[in-house]
Amino acid sequence: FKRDHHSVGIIGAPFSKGQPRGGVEKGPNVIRSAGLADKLKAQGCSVKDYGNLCFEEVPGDEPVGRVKRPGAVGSANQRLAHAVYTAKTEGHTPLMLGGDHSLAIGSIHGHAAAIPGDLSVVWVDAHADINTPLTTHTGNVHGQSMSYLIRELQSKIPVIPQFSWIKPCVSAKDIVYIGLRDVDPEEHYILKYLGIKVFSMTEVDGLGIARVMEETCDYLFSHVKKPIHLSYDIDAIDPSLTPATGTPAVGGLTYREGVYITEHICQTGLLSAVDLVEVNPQQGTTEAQVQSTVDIAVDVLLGCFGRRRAGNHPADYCLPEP
Ligand code: 5AB
Ligand code: MN
Ligand code: MN
Ligand code: MN
Repeated sequence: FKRDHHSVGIIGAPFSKGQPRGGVEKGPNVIRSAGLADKLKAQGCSVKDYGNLCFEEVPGDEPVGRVKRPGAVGSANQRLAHAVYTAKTEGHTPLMLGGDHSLAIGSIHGHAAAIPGDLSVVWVDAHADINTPLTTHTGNVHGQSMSYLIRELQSKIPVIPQFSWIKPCVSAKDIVYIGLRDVDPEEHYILKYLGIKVFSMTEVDGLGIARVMEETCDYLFSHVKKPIHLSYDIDAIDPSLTPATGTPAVGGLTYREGVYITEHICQTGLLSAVDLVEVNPQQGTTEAQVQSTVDIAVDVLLGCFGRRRAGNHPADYCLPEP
């Protein structure tokens, strides 16, 4: 099997204004505190931690149409895009720790800008996050991120001055969703209208996660093999396991399915950037709930960067001679 040794560039993005709940800005530090960097190093990765980004307060920041906090969301994502671009250009695999899922706008944007051709996106989530500013019921940008990035959807996106720097950089055919189970009717229409590949929880149940991942890769690699951007929302996993998140949805991935996805994507050798978002320690009701959520987030990330449940050993390991 293939195992590539990544140099991981950790970027903390303590941002919560793509949604209304406080606490998700604590995600980067609680995930770091669970020993992420040391565990990555122990499995052979090099790690550069770029620290946490600082985001500016945007006074006023009235909604534009239904879209809430456009100023804060726009400026945070512009900073993040620059940070991801820099990490990628410096030879690292960016690992963005959120924060809420509006951050995928900047992360994917910066990643796309740093590579010569197009990228593909694997979006692991209970939700599709593809509402347009005109279809959103909540106004929360973490439920709209993909709509700003998909080229084929741009004629349906009204002008939002704070988002004018965003250049759509992903083609609908280069996206795969895994884990969906809480999709708004308008989002469901958009997914069909654009012909986007979706493995909802129904397909995970029907095909099993191994077939889902095989078909994901067959689909994405059918033309050219593009670098993969993995955007992993922790609420994809069942809330009995990862309850400390803002918009939990019953009937999610098991621990084993959640980790299998990352093991499989890792062994393609094409993983080029990762987001881990929506861990919110303030949404857990007990310390154990928070710990379980954070520990699973770390295991998901270790799977992205080479951990295999069969075990690992350094490539240059030699048995001691008696
Ligand atoms: B998450 C909802 N579709 O648009 C909306 O957690 C939920 O990043 C979005 O996936 C969930 O607000 C956003 C109702
Ligand atoms: Mn999401
Ligand atoms: Mn490019
Ligand atoms: Mn979600």
